[in-house]
Amino acid sequence: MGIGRKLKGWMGEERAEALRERLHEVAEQSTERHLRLAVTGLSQSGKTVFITALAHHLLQAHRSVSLPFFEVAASGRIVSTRDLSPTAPRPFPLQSALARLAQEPPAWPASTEDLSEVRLAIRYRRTAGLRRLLSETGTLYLDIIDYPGEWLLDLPMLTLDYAGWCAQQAQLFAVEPRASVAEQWLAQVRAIDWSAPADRQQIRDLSQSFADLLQQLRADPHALSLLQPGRLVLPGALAGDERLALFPLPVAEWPAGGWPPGSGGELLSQRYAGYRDDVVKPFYTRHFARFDRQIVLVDCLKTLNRGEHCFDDMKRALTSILQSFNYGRSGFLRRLFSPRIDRVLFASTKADHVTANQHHNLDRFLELIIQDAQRDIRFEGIETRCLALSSVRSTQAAEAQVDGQTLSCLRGWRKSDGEEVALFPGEVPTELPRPQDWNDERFRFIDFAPRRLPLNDLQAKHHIRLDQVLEYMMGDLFR
Ligand SMILES: Nc1nc2c(ncn2[C@@H]2O[C@H](COP(=O)(O)OP(=O)(O)OP(=O)(O)O)[C@@H](O)[C@H]2O)c(=O)[nH]1
Ligand SMILES: [Mg+2]
Repeated sequence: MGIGRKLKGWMGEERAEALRERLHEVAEQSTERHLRLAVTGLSQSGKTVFITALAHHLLQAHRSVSLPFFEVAASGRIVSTRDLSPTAPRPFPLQSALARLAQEPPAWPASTEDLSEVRLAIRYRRTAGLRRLLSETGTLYLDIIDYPGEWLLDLPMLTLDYAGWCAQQAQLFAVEPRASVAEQWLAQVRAIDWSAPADRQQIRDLSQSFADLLQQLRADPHALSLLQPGRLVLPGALAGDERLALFPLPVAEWPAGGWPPGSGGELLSQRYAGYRDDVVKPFYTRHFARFDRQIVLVDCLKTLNRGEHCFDDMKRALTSILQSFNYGRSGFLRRLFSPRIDRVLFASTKADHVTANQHHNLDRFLELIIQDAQRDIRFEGIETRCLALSSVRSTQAAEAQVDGQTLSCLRGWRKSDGEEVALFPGEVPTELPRPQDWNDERFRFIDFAPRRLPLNDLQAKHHIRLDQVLEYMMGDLFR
């Protein structure tokens, strides 16, 4: 009996087909490899800037000296990198992002409003030992998607029904700062009989005021992260869609037998199920279910500026989002049927907002934010690491003399007004600040405008540790 028939007998047609396909892929891997890298991060955490810088440095890696700790590049083994993004259905706007960073004065890319993809093919020379066994060169295909951070917040909704989601939201809205900001809206919702026939206009209006509330909680001074539904904050192509007329019902008594047919409660339950199944689920299955490795970008300095609520909320948001991914050792057989993330890097972005002697502290502070998520992931036997990075380094180190002492300072252009400043940005704590420390305006890390990123002639000074990130995420694949 042929091997194909045998396989079918053992495992059924569908699995045998999957196995055959995978064996074919594995055979091809002697010359080609594929890496799907998940860049995960809340809104404004630095995803787009990171993806832009990473693609830019990789596309120049064969002729620049910008990545000294990325072995395959530093040893001159990268032959060439091609940008295959234009072949993707929705290409990542790399050229326009680079043009903004290279213009005078340079500007950060705009906040992302839709999904897009980067595809790179990296041709490299094999290490000496493998050259004798395999071909002289190999190719690594790298896929990354970019998306608005707000949408990521919907992933945890996949495992909840409407009642479960409402209970969770009721808990969140019972404490500050949500409780005060939403006080009026909550009173309005609670005064309505949700068993009565649905009033569609009323639901539309309440949904609009809920969306306004979410915007308020997202902005300063609160800067909260765990804001759902994400499309209410950033609708993208769904702007004005009736399916988004949706909000939680934080009501005390939930009818035992469910909401009566035709009631407002029933309509909202249906809208929630529709949103979860038609909007969130396809986004997840198409783009988040199959990744090999993950980098989680976190803006730690923002939480230090904004205080304890912001810290707690970001921690909760990241922990629940990361529960949506598949982690596990990707042994050969396991990978045949369900690819899993086998390596995770947590990165504290915008490390150029602090002096170099604070980078270690930034690594440690990041550990505090992601400790719960990291514990869950490590439990699955997955390797993780924390690292502070800057994708586009925008400050320069400087020194100042104060009372006869030399202080490390930063020099750069302030993001808010473009003014050139030299300042001592302060220290990053390595332990959770005490309540009084959060409150006394101890932390005031400022945002910087970008320093011009050249289109050619990239150097190591244009980033902080981007090369270490690349080495950790994919160095082992260039053998
Ligand atoms: N100084 C400095 N600032 C950075 C760096 N990366 C990001 N930023 C700042 O962070 C802001 C947000 O970065 P983005 O890359 O657009 O963030 P995002 O995660 O894509 O945000 P959304 O698209 O809104 O989800 C930028 O406008 C910069 O102000 C960096 O390497 N250095
Ligand atoms: Mg973005």
